[in-house]
Amino acid sequence: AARVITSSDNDGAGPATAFDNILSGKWPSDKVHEDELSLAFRDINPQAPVHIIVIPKKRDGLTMLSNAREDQKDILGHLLFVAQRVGKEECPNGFRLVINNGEHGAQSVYHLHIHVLGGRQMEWPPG
Ligand code: DGP
Repeated sequence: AARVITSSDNDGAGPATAFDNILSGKWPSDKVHEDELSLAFRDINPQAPVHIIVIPKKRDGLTMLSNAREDQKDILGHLLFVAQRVGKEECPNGFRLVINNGEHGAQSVYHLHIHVLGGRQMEWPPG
């Protein structure tokens, strides 16, 4: 069973984010998947007909992908696995996964997350 994670599970290595409030249930979210380690919910500002965010419940220093530690390979793999499950469920014709990392990556929320985008033809290159 999924346990409720609060902002006290935050690593203290950075300020709380909107995702802490979603994880704690303080803020509502449209959840599409939840398990012990991860949560997936619809983006508040969708960039495609399907736009889902997949996050680890425990940030544990993962403010951004480039902070990943050697011992976090399992959670990284888990998040990618959840993202493809959600992606193929919601976007049978294909989807795109995005991880924005840092300033030039246009990251705005410093709690690692994978964007799952689809429901329309995606284009390349991205902006
Ligand atoms: P990024 O730019 O990669 O850090 O993406 C952060 C995403 O999180 C952005 O697409 C909007 C989404 N987001 C931010 N705050 C909230 C929120 O409170 N609820 C939901 N559902 N999504 C949020």
